[in-house]
Amino acid sequence: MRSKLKTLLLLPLLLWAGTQAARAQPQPKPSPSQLAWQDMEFYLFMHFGPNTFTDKEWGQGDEPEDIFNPRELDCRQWCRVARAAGAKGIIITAKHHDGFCLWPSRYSRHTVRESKWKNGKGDVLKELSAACREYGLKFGVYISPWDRNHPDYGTPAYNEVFVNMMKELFTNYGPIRELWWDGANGEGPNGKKQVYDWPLFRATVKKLSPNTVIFSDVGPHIRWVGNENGEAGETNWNTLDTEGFTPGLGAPPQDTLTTGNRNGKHWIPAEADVSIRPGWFYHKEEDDKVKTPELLFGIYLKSVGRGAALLLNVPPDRSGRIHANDSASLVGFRKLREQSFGQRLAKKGKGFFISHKEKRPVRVLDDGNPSSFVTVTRLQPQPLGIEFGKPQTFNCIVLQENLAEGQSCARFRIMLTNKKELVREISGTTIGRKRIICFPATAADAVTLSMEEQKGPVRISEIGVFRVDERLMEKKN
Ligand code: FUL
Repeated sequence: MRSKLKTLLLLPLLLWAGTQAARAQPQPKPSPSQLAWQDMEFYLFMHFGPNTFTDKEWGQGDEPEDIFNPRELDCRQWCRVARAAGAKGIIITAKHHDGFCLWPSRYSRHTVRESKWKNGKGDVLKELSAACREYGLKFGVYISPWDRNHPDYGTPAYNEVFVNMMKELFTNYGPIRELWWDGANGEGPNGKKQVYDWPLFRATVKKLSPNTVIFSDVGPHIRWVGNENGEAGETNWNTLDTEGFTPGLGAPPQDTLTTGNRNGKHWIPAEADVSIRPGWFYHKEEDDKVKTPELLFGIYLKSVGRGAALLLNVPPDRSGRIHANDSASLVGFRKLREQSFGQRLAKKGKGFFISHKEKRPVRVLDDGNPSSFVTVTRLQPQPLGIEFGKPQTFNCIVLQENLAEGQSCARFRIMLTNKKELVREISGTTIGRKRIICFPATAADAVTLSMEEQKGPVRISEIGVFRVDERLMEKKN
């Protein structure tokens, strides 16, 4: 009885202490370079190398170097295509699992230098990094640790080889925005598997290029989304627990990578990778299997629209150019995005924020500018939204959270009302970098957003209202 009373008396204190402890726990948040990377939203992947010429997806590593001979290589054309698609950068497979280096590495004898292409004087990375600079695109590099050609693969010496190759990349072709580590770990030419020295690899990049963001299944800066369809989870946390995990087979379950961990200790947002064709490398017989603009738009809704970045693979062909079918599809994809999100209906309305005392006007949160935001704390229900003078018909809402201090919204609710009458209710879980919600067209004169569950203060930086072509939404499901 006595101890019960004591507990009762102590209860407020315990609750207060609990809240303090929760507050004291630092929320993971992005580094400035992660934030800048998240704002890129969409960029291209280019798989290019001996496989382009042998029609394979995974080379053995014993392909003769002369096979690589892109007679009309034109990295400036790649960049023009990327620009026309509205992509913000290009990541190139500098070395795939076959070990062939698209640059004349001093640490390999299986490179462009050993090929007849440009009499052994060619360097794809040099051309592409220069073209990216010229066209204002970010440059990224995929480098596969798995190497089916290198004689040292499977021995500790190979870890040094890999480090030295990365040093060449950063020294000769930087700045490198993103470095892409494939987790695959198969056998090398000696039939041995490599024990990768991930901590050494990470330390090397940190020292040489601290602003480069590193992708792998488990980061440290960007995580794989857990599938190769370009699909993030409807619930998508930017946070992940990585203790005890490694890239490749030692990675967390794929569905964990798709959703992240709500209370994950590290800020490791998802990147959704997918190819515009069935394969990653160019195959002539896939020329008529290029994804249509409508399909790409559906992928965009499931990647960028669920808070991830979209890395879309567009493989150059044997001549060294992007095929016309791929570029036509990319231009169509851009048009669909512009048509869908070009006209901002929210601008026609007035923003509001209901504090616990009154309804206050706020700037309409509809300019895609993440630095202007309204903070919703958990102490009082504080819905915010937009009121239109007269009803508008729309079928799409875009929400954004300003992530500089972390990600907080765990469950939200949107109410669409007309003359104060509820006409549609929508609920969802995470918002994050961007959340695109589509629904059947509805006429409403107000949109109200409220938080149902939150980890901390939620900083809403965008409530965008749009009318998307209905036919595109059908493709979504
Ligand atoms: C995988 C690789 O094995 C594929 O060939 C491709 O490069 C894809 C993006 O990653 O792990």
